[in-house]
Amino acid sequence: MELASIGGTARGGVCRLALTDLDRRARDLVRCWLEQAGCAVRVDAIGNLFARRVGLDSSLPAVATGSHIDSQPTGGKFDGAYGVLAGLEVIRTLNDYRIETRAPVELCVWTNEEGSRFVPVMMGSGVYGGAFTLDHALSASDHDGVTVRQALNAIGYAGQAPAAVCDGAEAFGAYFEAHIEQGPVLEAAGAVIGVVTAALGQRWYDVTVTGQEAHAGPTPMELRRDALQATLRLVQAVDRIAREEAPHGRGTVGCMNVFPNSRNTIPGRVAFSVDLRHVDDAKLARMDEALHIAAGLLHHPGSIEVDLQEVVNFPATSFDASLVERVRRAAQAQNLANIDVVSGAGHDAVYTARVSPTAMIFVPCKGGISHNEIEDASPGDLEAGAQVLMQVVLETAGWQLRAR
Ligand code: HGY
Ligand code: MN
Ligand code: MN
Repeated sequence: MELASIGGTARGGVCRLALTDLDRRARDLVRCWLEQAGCAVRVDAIGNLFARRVGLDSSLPAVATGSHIDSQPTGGKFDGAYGVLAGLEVIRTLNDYRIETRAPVELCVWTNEEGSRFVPVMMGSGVYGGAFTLDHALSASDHDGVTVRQALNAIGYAGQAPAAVCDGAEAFGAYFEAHIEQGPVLEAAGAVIGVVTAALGQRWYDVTVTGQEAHAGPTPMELRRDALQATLRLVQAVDRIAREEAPHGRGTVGCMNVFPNSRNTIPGRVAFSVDLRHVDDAKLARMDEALHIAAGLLHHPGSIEVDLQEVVNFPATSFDASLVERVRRAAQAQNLANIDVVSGAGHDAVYTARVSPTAMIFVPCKGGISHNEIEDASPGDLEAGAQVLMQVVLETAGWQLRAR
């Protein structure tokens, strides 16, 4: 709740966009809590924050957990923040019970998971897992032309540690991420724990449709090169393409800028986003092809021109079967109703899974609503998720009580 007050909105949500001064304040607060818990904190070259709790055997790779604290513009208190604070609670509890783990335990706060202000999405974990280069990420810019490099420096989180495992960052022995489900499946099933077996693959695009500005009065309908009318056909194609690949197909147009956005000028240019997802890579490829066909049908050089640029592309992820089973057994051992689920949302765990054995723990959120200021979750469910996280961290890291 204290973290949620940084960027808190009147409707009880959070607006804390990546690498803003609000993100800096949130990072500083979490870093302070982690240092108070005795962790050594380091920051890497893309601003990822790692807090290490030493283990008995420092030669062992860390057992890691974490998530993100950047939010959507109309985000909620729990998306990302829950996973970071559940990890902090695990570390505090280890301290309270004088537990020494064999392997080090590490908490991760990943930079720009949301991909709202800067694309690509899951940026810090993407660099860590080698999905794209550090320079590609640092060069990304927001609508005002501010680059990630500039924003990181402005908030004082341009670290020195290598950011990619392939550049020397340490791969974890295991990574567990606790997160709200952000969908309706757990609540509908009456389950408290989601054993996350996989996550949808995603492809994001920037689309620009170009026609010609002209006067809304004197220009006859048949002579118009109306970029917005053409855009609307492509927007409807996105929805059709996703529904044709049900039940796991997803298609969303979330951003749109109409130029010049004047009520009595025919739009000459429209820039908008497309987000396609599927759990089956072959079907996602089919959706990509259908989108290109729909764009091609609208493209008539000299009249309406359509430019389609892919800006994010990652396949469906299957999480580590043995760690997934460990999550399932921990939920069963704690008599927590649990079901297997596929994550419709992308998470930093998708990219850590490229370089370290990875699994996720879901808890329900009210009405399955997220990326919305009304996002909510019950303390009981949040605690249950943290208890499962504690158990899988202990089992994976190994532990003993510190001698008095
Ligand atoms: O888009 C996603 O799935 C995540 O919320 N960044
Ligand atoms: Mn999230
Ligand atoms: Mn999110």
